[in-house]
Amino acid sequence: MMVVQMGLDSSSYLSLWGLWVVFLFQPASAIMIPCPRGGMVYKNGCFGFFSVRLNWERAEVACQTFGLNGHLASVHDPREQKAIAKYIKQVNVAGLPVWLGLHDAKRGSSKLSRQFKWTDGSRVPYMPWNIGEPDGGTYELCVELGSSAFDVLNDQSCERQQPYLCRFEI
Ligand SMILES: [Ca+2]
Repeated sequence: MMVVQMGLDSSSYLSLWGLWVVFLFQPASAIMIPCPRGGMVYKNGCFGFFSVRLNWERAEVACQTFGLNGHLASVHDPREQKAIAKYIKQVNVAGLPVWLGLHDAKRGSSKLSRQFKWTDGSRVPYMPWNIGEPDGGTYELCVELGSSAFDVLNDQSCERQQPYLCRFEI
């Protein structure tokens, strides 16, 4: 009776209940969250640009709430970089530099020993630095897409307040 009042017949009630059970018992990694409107899907990633200006660490924390394995975005190859640059040019109206998930994990003890890592654990050698970058030594430990074309990397002070790009798994 209650099922009828809810506007559902018994079979849809059962299928809804079934979905709920499936949802409850799936491991977290199997729950699919669709890419929100305004985001960009590339391969198995959903990229989201945020115009809110945050320092690098706050941006990374914000991205961790974005979705499954959410982090500031990583870039894996030239094709992905091209797609990201195209997306950012469409949505980054202010044209400001954009934080990515790359940072100097050795805290920049010296220029020669710098060790840049992606916050999402990506282990890729692809890092398209702008000419002369990274040049920040111990003062620029975080990495942005900093040119007007958003296709090359620049190390930057982590305290800069600027837009950021998140990525989560889909
Ligand atoms: Ca720099």
